Amino acid sequence: MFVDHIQIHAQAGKGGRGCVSFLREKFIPKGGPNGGNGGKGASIIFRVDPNVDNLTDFYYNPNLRGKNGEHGMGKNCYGVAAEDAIYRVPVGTIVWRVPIAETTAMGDAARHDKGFTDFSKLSDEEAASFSMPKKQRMEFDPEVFELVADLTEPGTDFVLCEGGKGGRGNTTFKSSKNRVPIEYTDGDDGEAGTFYVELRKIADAGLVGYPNAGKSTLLTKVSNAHPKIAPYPFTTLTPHVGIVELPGFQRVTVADIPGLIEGAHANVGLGHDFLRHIVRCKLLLFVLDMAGSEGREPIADLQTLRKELDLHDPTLSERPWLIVANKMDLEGAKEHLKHFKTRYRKVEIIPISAESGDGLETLKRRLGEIVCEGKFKPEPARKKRGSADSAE
Ligand SMILES: Nc1nc2c(ncn2[C@@H]2O[C@H](COP(=O)(O)OP(=O)(O)OP(=O)(O)O)[C@@H](O)[C@H]2O)c(=O)[nH]1
Ligand SMILES: [Mg+2]
Repeated sequence: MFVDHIQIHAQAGKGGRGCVSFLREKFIPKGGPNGGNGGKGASIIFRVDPNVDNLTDFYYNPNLRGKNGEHGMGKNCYGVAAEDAIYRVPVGTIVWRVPIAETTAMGDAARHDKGFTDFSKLSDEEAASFSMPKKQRMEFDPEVFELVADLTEPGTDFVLCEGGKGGRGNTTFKSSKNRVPIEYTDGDDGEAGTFYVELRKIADAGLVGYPNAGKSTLLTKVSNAHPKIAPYPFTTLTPHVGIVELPGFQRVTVADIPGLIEGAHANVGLGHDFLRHIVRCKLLLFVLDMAGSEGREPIADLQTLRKELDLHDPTLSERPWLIVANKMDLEGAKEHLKHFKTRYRKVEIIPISAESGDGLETLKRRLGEIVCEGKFKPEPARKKRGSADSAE
């Protein structure tokens, strides 16, 4: 299972209560106050771990809870602080806070779902026609949700909800005026909230193409990744990131995402969901079936792909991009490429055959030059007159 976005609820632990206690010992009839403070509640912490690939753990456990701190005790013993609850998240995790009003609606719906409807108050007819209301989940909206963290550095800890402070024991209330304090304070509540957690994989370059264009074959040949390859569309169902090793100890990460088709932005095919993973790529590689097998038309394919990207996120059409003309070993590819070049004169085109390996060294060299050395020519295409495709 691959989960790359999920709504969760987090509740940090409550601080322990302060203690009211007095020293009682033989021959010390009026020993002073000795109530200790409560311990701190557990915080909910996200630890960025490069060994974690996705957010599946939260799918099985969307309610994160921190333990409460222990109460203070006599003899000035402090309550033990609860151990922080640490959840490992992948590099590239983004955390959004879901607005409060939404949280309440979700809570009500959730209670309803768990069977809190009082059936004894319903008539037989009503009970028979009763259907559980759907959980009211607000669609993700970056205008409404508040961005709280973008976790891109492996090893960093992010405190999602801080545990509550422990309460004060009566010792802390002792003063010259009040020698026998019976005051104490309760521990603070831990922070809580509903969050939308999203994974946007981080890669230097992203492979974008129609199903069967050969993206996974290409990634397998140039990197350490092994996505499934098969001659049917939508073989790849989850994103994969591979590391391409280059001379001089340089490395470029490349993301393979599931194939896109026309209407992907409106959820046709596998939808636009996976486009979230190329939003962070500095360079976009459009992988085209230059042989036009299975009735594909490379020029139309590129136009559709660029349009879908633009509809998903208009900033994507301003990214540096180039064409990887694949399947050059097949018949008709050379003629298609000739025609393609006359149409896209300003765009860099790298002809390859992912199957036979031709052109892969050139592609790797260019990846190194562009990503590691910043050598990119021509300039990235800029959007003109509302078109996603201005580099023709
Ligand atoms: N002849 C030839 N076939 C290729 C080449 N590259 C890929 N193929 C074949 O094309 C088919 C699809 O390849 P994949 O790598 O799975 O394509 P994909 O773009 O990852 O497809 P999806 O995961 O469905 O989006 C496989 O049968 C590959 O063997 C190539 O350069 N030449
Ligand atoms: Mg694939």
